[in-house]
Amino acid sequence: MWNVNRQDDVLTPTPSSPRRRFLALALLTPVAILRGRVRAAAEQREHVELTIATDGDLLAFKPDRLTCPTGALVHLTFQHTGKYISQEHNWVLTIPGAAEAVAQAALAAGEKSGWVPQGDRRILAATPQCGKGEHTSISFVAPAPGTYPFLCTNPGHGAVMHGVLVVTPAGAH
Ligand SMILES: [Cu+2]
Repeated sequence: MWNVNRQDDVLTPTPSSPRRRFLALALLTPVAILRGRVRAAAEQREHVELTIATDGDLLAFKPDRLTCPTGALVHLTFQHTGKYISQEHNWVLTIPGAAEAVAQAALAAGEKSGWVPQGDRRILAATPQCGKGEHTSISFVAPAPGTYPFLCTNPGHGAVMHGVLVVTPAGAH
């Protein structure tokens, strides 16, 4: 007889004969190995710290080009280094070719959404709004190798306040 242990979704046999016990081991061992591999992959994920800032009070990112390896867990800190102009900024990463469309969608989403359209699959990561002199941070897993645009989605900013995240292949750095 096989009973399903609902707590961890693992089939557990009712031990009644050595043969059945052997069968159970044979079936369970690959599952255990697979779980070990998944855990190891999560632990071994490379952690990368990225920092980016505004160019003071200007509508620009500094730097406007970031690099990280694919699959890395990226912790990005965004700092608003403005001193004089009280306007908020954010940092929004999009899939290639989508920056302009995301800027339009942000306008439609409005201020109440923090100028970030919720559930938009073209957006890979987005910080909250960041005020003058403040900083904010987010974590995300670096996508497949490629060049990904980022922009500030506050109205009118994205056309000039943008840059690229270059994601390199694993082991290429
Ligand atoms: Cu901005």
